[in-house]
Amino acid sequence: MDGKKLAGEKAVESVKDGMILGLGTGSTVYWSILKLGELVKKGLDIKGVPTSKSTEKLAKELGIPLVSFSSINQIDLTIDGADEVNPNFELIKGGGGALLREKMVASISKSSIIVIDETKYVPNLGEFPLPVEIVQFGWEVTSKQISTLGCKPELRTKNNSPFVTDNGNYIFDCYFEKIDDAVKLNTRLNMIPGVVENGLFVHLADTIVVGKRDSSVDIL
Ligand code: ABF
Repeated sequence: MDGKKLAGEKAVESVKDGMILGLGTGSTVYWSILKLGELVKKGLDIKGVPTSKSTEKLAKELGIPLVSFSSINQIDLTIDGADEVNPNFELIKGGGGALLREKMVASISKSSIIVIDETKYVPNLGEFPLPVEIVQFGWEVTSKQISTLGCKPELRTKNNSPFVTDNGNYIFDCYFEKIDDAVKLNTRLNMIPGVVENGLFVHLADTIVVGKRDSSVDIL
C-alpha cells in the first residue's frame, strides 16, 4: 500500500469531535483530508483551517466546514506533509509553495502531526532544496544576499514564468546540500530584508507518522 496514503489516513485517528484542524498541503496530507471528508459525512464535528487555496478547494469539495485563519486564536491540531524530516523533527517544507501559510498555521497549533512516506525521513536536511519565500521587489538583490549563507538560490518558475505563491510572492529553491544547524539558518534567512519566510520548520512538529513500503506505519 502507498506509504503516503497509510500515513495520511493514520494521522486522522488523532482527530476528535469539536477540533479546529489545520489542514496542510500536498499529496500525503491529501489522504488525511479525504478521510476527514468521509468522517464529516458520518457526523464528525470539525472546523478546518486550510493552508493553501488548493487545500481550501479540496476541503470545500468534500464538505469539510472551514473557518478563516483570521477569526481564530488557536488551532487544536494541524496535519501536514513535509519534504524532509530529520531525527530532531526539523523539517524542510515548501515544495508545494505553501510554506508561509503552513508555518503561520503551525505556529498557533497546540499540536502538529507530520505525515510522510519513508523516503522523506533523512539523517540530515538539505538534499532537498530549501524553499524561501521572498517579495518580488528586488529579488535579484535578495538572491545575492541569500547566497552569502552558502547556497545557490534558484528562482522557482512555472510555465516559464516566476512561480507566484498564494500570497503574491516569489520562491527561491536554495541548494545547501547539507544543513547542519536548522535553527541558526532559519533565523539568519529571516533576517534578510526581502525574505518573507523560509521552509525550515523547527520546534513545529510533535509527531511524525511514517508510511512504509512494507505497509507498516511508524509513529515517531
Ligand atoms: C506540504 O507538503 C509542503 O510543505 C511540502 O512541500 C509537501 C510535501 O509534499 P508531499 O506530501 O506531496 O510529498 O506541506
